[in-house]
Amino acid sequence: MSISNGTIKKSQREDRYQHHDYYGIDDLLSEEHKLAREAVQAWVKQEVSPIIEEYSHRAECPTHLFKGLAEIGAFGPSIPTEYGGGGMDEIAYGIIMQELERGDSGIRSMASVQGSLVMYPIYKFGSEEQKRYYLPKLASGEFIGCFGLTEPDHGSNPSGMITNVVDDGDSYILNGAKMWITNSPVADIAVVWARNEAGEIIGLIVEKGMKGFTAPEIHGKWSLRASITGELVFQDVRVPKKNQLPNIKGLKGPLMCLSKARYGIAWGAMGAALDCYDSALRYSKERVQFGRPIGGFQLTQKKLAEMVTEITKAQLLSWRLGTLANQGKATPAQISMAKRNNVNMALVIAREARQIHGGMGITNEYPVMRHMLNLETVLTYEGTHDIHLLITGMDITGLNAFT
Ligand code: TGC
Ligand code: FAD
Repeated sequence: MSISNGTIKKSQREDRYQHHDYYGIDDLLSEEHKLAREAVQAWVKQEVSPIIEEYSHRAECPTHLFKGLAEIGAFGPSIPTEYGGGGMDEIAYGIIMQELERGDSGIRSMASVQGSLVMYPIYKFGSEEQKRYYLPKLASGEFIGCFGLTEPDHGSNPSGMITNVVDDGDSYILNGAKMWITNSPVADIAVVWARNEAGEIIGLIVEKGMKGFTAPEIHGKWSLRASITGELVFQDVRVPKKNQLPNIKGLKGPLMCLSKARYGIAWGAMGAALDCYDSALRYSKERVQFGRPIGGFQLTQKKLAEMVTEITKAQLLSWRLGTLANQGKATPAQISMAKRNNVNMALVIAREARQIHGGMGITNEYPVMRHMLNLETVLTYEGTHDIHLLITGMDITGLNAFT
């Protein structure tokens, strides 16, 4: 992959997407929610849809979109405005993620990581000085951030991490490596989780340019191709102690960030599903075989009817989760259920939509194959499909299947 300066020619193909709301869920939303949806949808139609197939095809990251994402308020929508965030509620945050992922999962990733995995831990666990310095810069896109939890040998089980710090007066000496880190090659700062000499997990803000810190890109992805992914490698990196997030110790810190991001993904995946359904529905009315539109065949209708049913169920699940989150009552296990259900639902719909498009479905004339490939990553990151099942299992039985 290479990073682009936005010189890719815009496609002339029109994005004809229309929102689908079979159960009138809009009646449950506020004017602010609907305005946020319209604004982000318009931005995606103008800035993302015309270029995304080409960027994805070339495996290039449209880094020029970081600024636009900041301008539409996609970075930290629910962080208070005094720190540069949007000051909106959790449903607005979810809707923004949905509309971004309707464009592309990788574009939603750019926003999820910046807002939920970088701004959120600094807001929640940082000192007032850290908040005042970093958050406005992250909200405006002046700084790009990334989040380093996963290691080459510790993915689903981050509690085994070996990245570590040794105390050295005013600094820590950081050693180790993180793997599969969204945005790391282009990031100005990394929120990194490491173990101290007492064995506790702490959070550090590591800055680009610190001696011994590199962020090589990972190549060869068939999924999330418009998103840039890399490693974080630390070789005796001296990190000032003032860069430690002072108000957190333990795995709970990164897991709280994951809850925030997983919530956004539960909404985001619906965007990908809606786009696949929208494209398949339109195609089924326009494509004629055996003398009539393929949408007139019972087998096509079965696929479409099941898609809209699953989307509607996911919309209701997400809306309820959003109301619980607004009251501060959404549990991590409830968030896991929604992430797992909605991402899997979107992947199944993408595969069915691909079938409805026939041979055209494998081309970049339609968005479905790109969504389908992206969703394979979304099913795995932020906790795999099976890990979330085990979280639900543990919650309902009280028995831990991990240990
Ligand atoms: P466990 O003992 O269960 O928990 C340790 C402490 O954390 C609390 N906790 C949570 N808090 C908030 N949110 C959650 N989701 C939480 N899960 C657990 C827990 O109550 C406990 O608190 P306390 O007070 O008792 O200390 O920890 P464990 O080691 O047994 O872990 C369990 C497990 C497997 C569920 C966890 O490790 C896990 O979720 N693994 C999956 C790893 C994962 O999701 N990695 C994601 C990496 S980041 C990423 O993928 C970004 S993609 C970005 C993009 O491009 O969009
Ligand atoms: P593993 O943990 O090795 O899992 C392999 C398989 O084993 C899975 O099917 C899993 O479900 C299964 N498995 C594991 N344990 C169990 C168990 N106890 N019971 C049953 N089955 C089990 N991480 C970050 O920290 N920051 C990022 O920004 C980030 N971005 C990412 C971007 C991309 C494109 C990708 C692909 C990943 C990203 N990740 C990131 C990492 C991601 O969170 C991990 O890939 C994920 O948590 C799974 O870890 P793993 O790949 O090591 O798989």
